[in-house]
Amino acid sequence: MSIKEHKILGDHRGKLVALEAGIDIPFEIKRIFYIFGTQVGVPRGQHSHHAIQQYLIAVNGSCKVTLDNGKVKQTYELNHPSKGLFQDALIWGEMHDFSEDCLLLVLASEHYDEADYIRDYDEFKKIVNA
Ligand code: T46
Repeated sequence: MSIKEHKILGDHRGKLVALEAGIDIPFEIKRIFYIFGTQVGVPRGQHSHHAIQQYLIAVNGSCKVTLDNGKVKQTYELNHPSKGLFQDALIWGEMHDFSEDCLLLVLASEHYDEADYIRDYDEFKKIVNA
């Protein structure tokens, strides 16, 4: 997993980034949600998914995302609307260090399903290291 830089289109009127499911985003998009009004020092996420894949873009402001496959943790910074980060299933994710103006857009491969969440880190480690 790594930050992907999407092409910035546009002209004298301003800029535009276009993302196509199955081309720029490695899954068909079934849901979008966005996070805003976050508080300094308050992380979000801190869970993994059995099957849901996600694609994250800070369309305004910035935040950091730490992804953890159960063996290696890596932290990425999303700080421009042209940057995206893929979070695969069975990857523990924590979103943190939000700027006050952060608007984090998340594209998801499935509809919301609480049963898809793994919210206990020990359970996550057992599943990925089985
Ligand atoms: C993730 C990070 C970036 C829904 O009803 N539908 C939804 O699609 C989502 C995502 C959440 N909810 C409800 C469930 C909770 O009652 O909204 C409430 C807050 O959700 P949660 O505590 O999961 O929020 P975060 O910010 O910790 O995590 C969310 C996503 O759940 C997660 O997949 O990667 O945003």
